[in-house]
Amino acid sequence: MQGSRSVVARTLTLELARVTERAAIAAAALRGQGNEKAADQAAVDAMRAELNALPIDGTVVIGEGERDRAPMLFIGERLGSGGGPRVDLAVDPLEGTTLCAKDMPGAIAIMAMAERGSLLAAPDVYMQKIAIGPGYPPGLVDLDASPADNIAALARAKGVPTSQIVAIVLDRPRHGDLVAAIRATGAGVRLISDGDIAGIIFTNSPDETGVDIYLGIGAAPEGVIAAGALRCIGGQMQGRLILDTLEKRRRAQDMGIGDPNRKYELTDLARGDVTVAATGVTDGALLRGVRFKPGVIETETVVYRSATGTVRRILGEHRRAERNAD
Ligand code: VTB
Ligand code: MG
Ligand code: MG
Repeated sequence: MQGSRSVVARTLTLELARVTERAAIAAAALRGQGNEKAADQAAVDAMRAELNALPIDGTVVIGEGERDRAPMLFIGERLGSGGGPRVDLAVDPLEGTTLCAKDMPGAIAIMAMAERGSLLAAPDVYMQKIAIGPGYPPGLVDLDASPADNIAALARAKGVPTSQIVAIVLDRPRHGDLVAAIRATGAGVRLISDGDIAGIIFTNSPDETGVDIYLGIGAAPEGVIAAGALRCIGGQMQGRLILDTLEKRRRAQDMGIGDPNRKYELTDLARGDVTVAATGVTDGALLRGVRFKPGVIETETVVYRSATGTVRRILGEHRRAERNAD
C-alpha cells in the first residue's frame, strides 16, 4: 500500500457506497416478509458479489453469523478482485434482520474498511459498550464506572440535571438491572429493539436525536463498525468482549486476543484510516429506506471517512433495476 495508499483509499471510499447500496436493495426486496434469514442471505450475497468486484485484497475480520448461525460473510473470508490494497473488512450486510423482516424502522446495510490490521479481529460474541458524543473531556465516562456515576458525570459536564439525560439501551431482559439503575438517577431510557450501531451514532448528535449516552450489551461486530463511524465524527467509546465460555475464550485467543477482559478504547476497536458506509433498508432516523418506484430504485447512503472526518450522504437513483434487485 506504499505511496498510492491514500489515493486508493479515497477512491475506494465512494466504492463502498455501491456495496451497501446493493446489499440494501437486495434486503429491501424482502422487507416485511417475516423471513429474517432470507433477507440476511440476500444482503450477504449482494455484498459479497459487490466486494468481489472491488480492486482490493480484503479479509473479513469482523463478520456476523456465528452467534445466530445467520448466513454470513465469514471471518477470514478473502474478498476483492485482488491486486489492490490489503484491507480489513468489518461487515454487517443486514444490521437489524428482524427490523427488515417486520418492516420496522432502522434496518441498514453497513460495513467498514481499513488498512490491514486496523480493525479489531474478534469472534462474533457480545460486547459491553459505552459511548457518548464529542466535546467532552477524555475519560469522562468509563465502562467500569457505575451507570449512576457515568450519568452524573455526563450531566455535570453538559450542565444539566440528570433528569435531562437520555440513555439508549437495547431492550433485552439482560438489561433489567441496567435500566433500573439508569432510571434511578432520574435519567430517561430509550429502548430499542435492535440496531445498536445507529444507537451509538445517535449519541453523536444529542440535539437532534435526544440521545446522550449508549449503555449496555450488544454484539461485537456492531461495536467495531460503530467505532469506525465514531472515528470519523468524534465521540468517545469503550468496549469489552464478553467471553463467558471456554470455547469463546479459545476462539478469541486463536484470533490473537490475549487478555479476555481487556477494555478496548475507540482506537483499539478501529484505528488508522477507516471508512464506513451504510445504506438504509427500512426508513429510520439515520437513513431513509429503499424506495421501489416504477423504473427506478432510490437509496440513501452515508459514508464516513476518518482520515478527513468527511461525512457524505449519497442519494442513489438506480435505473437498471433488474440488475440491482437480483
Ligand atoms: C445485537 C445488536 C444489534 O442484534 O447484536 C442484537 O448489537 C442481538 O442481540 O444491533 P440479541 O442476541 O440480544 O438479540 C442487533 O440488534 C441487530 O443485529
Ligand atoms: Mg447482520
Ligand atoms: Mg447486526
